[in-house]
Amino acid sequence: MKDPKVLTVQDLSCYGQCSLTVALPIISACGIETAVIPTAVLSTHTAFKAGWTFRDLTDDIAPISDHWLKEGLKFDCVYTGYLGSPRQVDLILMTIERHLADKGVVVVDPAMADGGKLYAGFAPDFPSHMARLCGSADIILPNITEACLMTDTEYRAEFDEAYVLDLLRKLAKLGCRNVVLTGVSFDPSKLGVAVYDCAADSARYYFNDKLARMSHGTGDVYASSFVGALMRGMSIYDSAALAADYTVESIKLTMDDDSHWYGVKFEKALPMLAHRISSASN
Ligand code: PXL
Repeated sequence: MKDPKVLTVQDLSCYGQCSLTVALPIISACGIETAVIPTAVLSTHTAFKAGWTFRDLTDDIAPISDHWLKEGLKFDCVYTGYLGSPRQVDLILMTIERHLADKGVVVVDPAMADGGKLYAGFAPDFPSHMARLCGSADIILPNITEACLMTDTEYRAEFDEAYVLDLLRKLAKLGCRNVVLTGVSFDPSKLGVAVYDCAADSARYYFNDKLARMSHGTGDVYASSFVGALMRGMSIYDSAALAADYTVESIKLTMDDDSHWYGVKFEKALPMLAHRISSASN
């Protein structure tokens, strides 16, 4: 594929290193042109103390797409993240129908929950809407909490391989083709991902040493670098592994700064990402 183009659909949190402020620089650093449809504008992400602003942009999606339809715009990948409302699911499905190129790839990061809990602002039925969007995806990138919420599975902080395989099989029933499940750990010293091909019912794992610090925004760093690597022609497994290494590097580069609780310093690790991508795609 020559010079693929990505459309990413997620919120613009003006401060806080997540969503679009992470996706655009990371996918650009991978050498890939990226267009956006913002789902909402917030003053900060929702892990900040109460007081953040939230402008829902649901009603802007159809007019943007109507204009693009006249321009004949098509994308090789539609990558969705945090949504502003349940109604956006149908609007995104329409956008995919209209603007995904032949052989294009749909990547859905169901960014809505972590640590066993939905993010502030989402109603309890939101996971069922997100599950419908996941059903239309080629690749979904949930964490364990999101996977549990979309499959009515009890959330566990500690688990074994049987629990993960059960989750992966339930996620496959949503209709997606591949799952990259993040936050997988079978050994207290390791943390990684499960890469699952739904049709083949086959799971492969990739682990890094577990770091002492958990950080906000790492799901977006992970998904964005995954998309960048995939669009540069790397396999799903290799993209999942590189995204894990890049996310770990970003966390390491943040660990000496306790005041930086709201995100990770992913910018400092961009040279490593660009280097690894160009060596892999040569
Ligand atoms: O990083 C995920 C994310 C994205 N967008 C908004 C969020 C969060 C996580 O809290 O609040 C607005």
